Amino acid sequence: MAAGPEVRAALRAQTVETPSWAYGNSGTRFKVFAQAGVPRTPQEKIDDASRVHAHTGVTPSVALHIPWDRVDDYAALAAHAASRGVRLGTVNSNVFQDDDYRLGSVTHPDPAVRRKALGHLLECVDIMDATGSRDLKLWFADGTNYPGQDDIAARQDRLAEALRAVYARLGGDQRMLLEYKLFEPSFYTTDVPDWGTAHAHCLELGPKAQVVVDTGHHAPGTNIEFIVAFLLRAGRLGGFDFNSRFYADDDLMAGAADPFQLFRIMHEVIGGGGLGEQTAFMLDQCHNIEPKIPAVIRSVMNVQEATAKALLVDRPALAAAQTDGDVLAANAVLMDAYHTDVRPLLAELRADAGLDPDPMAAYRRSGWAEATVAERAGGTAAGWGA
Ligand code: PSV
Ligand code: MN
Ligand code: MN
Repeated sequence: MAAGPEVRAALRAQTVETPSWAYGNSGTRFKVFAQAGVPRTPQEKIDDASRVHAHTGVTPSVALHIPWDRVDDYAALAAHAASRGVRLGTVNSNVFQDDDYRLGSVTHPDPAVRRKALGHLLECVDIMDATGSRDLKLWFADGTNYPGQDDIAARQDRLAEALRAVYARLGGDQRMLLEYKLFEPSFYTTDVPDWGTAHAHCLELGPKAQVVVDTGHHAPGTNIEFIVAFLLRAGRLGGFDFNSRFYADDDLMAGAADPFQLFRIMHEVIGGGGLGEQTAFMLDQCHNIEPKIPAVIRSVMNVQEATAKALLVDRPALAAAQTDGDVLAANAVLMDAYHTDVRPLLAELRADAGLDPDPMAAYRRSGWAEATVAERAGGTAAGWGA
């Protein structure tokens, strides 16, 4: 299946944002496994992100997580990123790692806790002003564990009130991306459990409020590509947190568990005109047992491969088969694209861009892993939960 100039141009233009927390130590509920050479500071996380960009050429921005990446001077952090050939991207808020948030953050029954949580979200917008970031990502751990624990509808009112205040604070070019998650850490009710709830709140707010689809945050069997198609049609797909899951919110490498699902998602993205800048393509992953930078590189390549295959779908043939009601032919068009080996095409595009066609091998040869192990020895890792 030949790739025309439009396919090549789309692949050249595609970017994926990597998360600062993917580079630091992380773990499960049971254990954080320390790795040698992990970053000690936000600056060093950015340095690692810049290595991924150096080898893939498509990851020019790194997402921050506040307060994990708290610094005194965010403009200086942005300058540090620029000096490493990347920029600061989405600011992820954190209103879940404080004792005060035991019963929730913006939906907490106590107005004082709600004020504190809102204060943090507004501070994140201040940080975006300093870093030049476009997007604020909101994920809330809020919910309840027991029937009767709190008033479900009242919590929606409190959530809406906080979201309104954040929305009002956004600058002209800034957006808020509201993330949903089926469950965890709350197990009875979750205040933003699904795309419908997120979408409804975004609709109340206005066009700068968009839904973010974290691929790990659904019930087993959920048709994520349907959600993607629906949100794109509604003009409310703000972006993705890509990762893979086998059971729950596993945060494994994108495209590892179900590359076919990632292809189906990218097919809907392309069909809905969502491959442009208005969709933030991000990874949200933690690498607990595998080396982190190669895992991020692998994930980025998986996203590129899924995108390339989706771009190769013969859309006129697909439309014709659909119009004819030819179910098997329509399905075959999709499967032909999915079964195409796009790795030579992507290798060629990398070579054209002056990159090594094999980013994994280039990273291994670069000596970065050995150098950071030596240089960062003895430091305290800046990691998940830090
Ligand atoms: C928790 O589920 C979570 O994985 C969400 O997906 C957020 O995006 C991420 O943490 C970072 O806060
Ligand atoms: Mn996420
Ligand atoms: Mn998650």
